[in-house]
Amino acid sequence: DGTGDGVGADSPVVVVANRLPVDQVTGADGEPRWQRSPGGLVTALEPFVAGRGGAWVGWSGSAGEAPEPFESGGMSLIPVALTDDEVDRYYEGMSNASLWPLYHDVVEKPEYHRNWWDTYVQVNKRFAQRAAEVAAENAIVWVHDYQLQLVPALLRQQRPDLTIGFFLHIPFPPYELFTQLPWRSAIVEGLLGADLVGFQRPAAAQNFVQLARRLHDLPARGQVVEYDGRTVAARAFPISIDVAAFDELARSPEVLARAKEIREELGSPSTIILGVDRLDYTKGIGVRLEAFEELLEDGAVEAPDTVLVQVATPSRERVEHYVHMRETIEQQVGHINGVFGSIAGPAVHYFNQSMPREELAALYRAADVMLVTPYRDGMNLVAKEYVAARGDLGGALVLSEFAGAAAELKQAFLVNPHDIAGVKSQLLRALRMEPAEGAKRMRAMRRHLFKNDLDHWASSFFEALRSQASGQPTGRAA
Ligand code: ADQ
Repeated sequence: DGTGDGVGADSPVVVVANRLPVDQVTGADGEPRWQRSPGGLVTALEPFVAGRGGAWVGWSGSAGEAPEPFESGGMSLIPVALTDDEVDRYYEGMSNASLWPLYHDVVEKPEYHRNWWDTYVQVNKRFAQRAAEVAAENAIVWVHDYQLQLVPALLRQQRPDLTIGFFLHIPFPPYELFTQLPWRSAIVEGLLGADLVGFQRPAAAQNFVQLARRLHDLPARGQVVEYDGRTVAARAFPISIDVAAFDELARSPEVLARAKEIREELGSPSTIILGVDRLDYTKGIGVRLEAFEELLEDGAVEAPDTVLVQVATPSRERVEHYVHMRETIEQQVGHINGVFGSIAGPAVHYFNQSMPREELAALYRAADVMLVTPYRDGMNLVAKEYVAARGDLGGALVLSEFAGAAAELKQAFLVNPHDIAGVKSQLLRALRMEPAEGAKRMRAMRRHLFKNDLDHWASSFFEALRSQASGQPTGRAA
């Protein structure tokens, strides 16, 4: 109830996310310690949370007992415990095998299991409880993503004084798909506990308003739903990256030297095509391989004069769809290299590895064409990182229409990843583009990104949340 005297008590700002902003690592002395996660979310939210005595509620990443709350980077970190079973059912099951595929256009078939759902409810209650304990009177609480969609309503039941915001990082499906979910009403009601529900794209916000209207018969005007004597606003806040920081990193002498070295180590090909993704079936990695293979077959490109570098970070390796997808992709790579590789080198350089930011920046800088071809993606930060890295105005971006980023990066070579012929022809256009034309496109995309960076995203969300809360009939202060 916010009156305890422990770490994080009476926090005026509370972030609630599946993961804490730190990872447990083993130090040189063999002792475990906490290290700030590399993710962008931490960078974005830190200024709003740290320095104001803010708290962050989340899971540590390992099952079992949770560590005691502790201070780190000016924030109070409040670990939530998950048992092995809870990780299986709430995280790998309900979140990543039900909601993730459902929200990504059912690219893979979602599985629905009642015991996964029960655990999802139970874990959401635990997160809400922890947030309710540390939030000060009238605090602002910002809840993140599809793992925690019940938290806004659970929190409001306990703490009607709070201002509650929610942001969904992934797409939000239309009525026709969403209503598959056996627990569809509970999810919509969970989200309606917030004052403001943020999405990556306006269409997702519209999908949500339409669900509230059609499923719950709620009155709605534009982007605002009336519910339970309050109003709930649904709006788009396209997420971004720290553009200036990435730009700076990518023009550092070390990164530039490494970019040159990468090209040499690849055997000095005249063209490098690059893909960088979490190894996920939504990312359309197979599409890229297929398009590249056909271009090799057609003789439109030749290996190893042209190579494809695909970096795919291991992800969700205990979820069945992911195991299968990895095998398919590795087979595809093996097949292409078997046919089109030579003693001089392979056609596809595939890495099932995570890489440091510096190495990614060097790869972006070395790549002549960046291929980003998800079937569906909330935003896709890789596309934005590539543009931010190209301060030299070189390179070209091939981008799926179904990534949130396509709404902003309009000068990319946009493709429909379901249309292999279209992907091939756009890839060829990107490969053959005049440098002056490329520079023009890159400059326009960079101009957009510098104006719409991560800080802009976080500040506009907080600003909208405050103004939405101050307009509520209860007159909650914010
Ligand atoms: P993700 O699905 O994880 O995020 P994305 O937005 O592309 O996808 O972010 C991936 C991040 O991981 C990027 O910052 C990238 O640099 C990094 N990364 C990828 N491969 C890597 C590798 N091999 N080594 C090191 N780092 C790697 C979800 C949604 C997205 C949405 C974000 C943010 O699915 O649509 O953009 O959240 O809201």
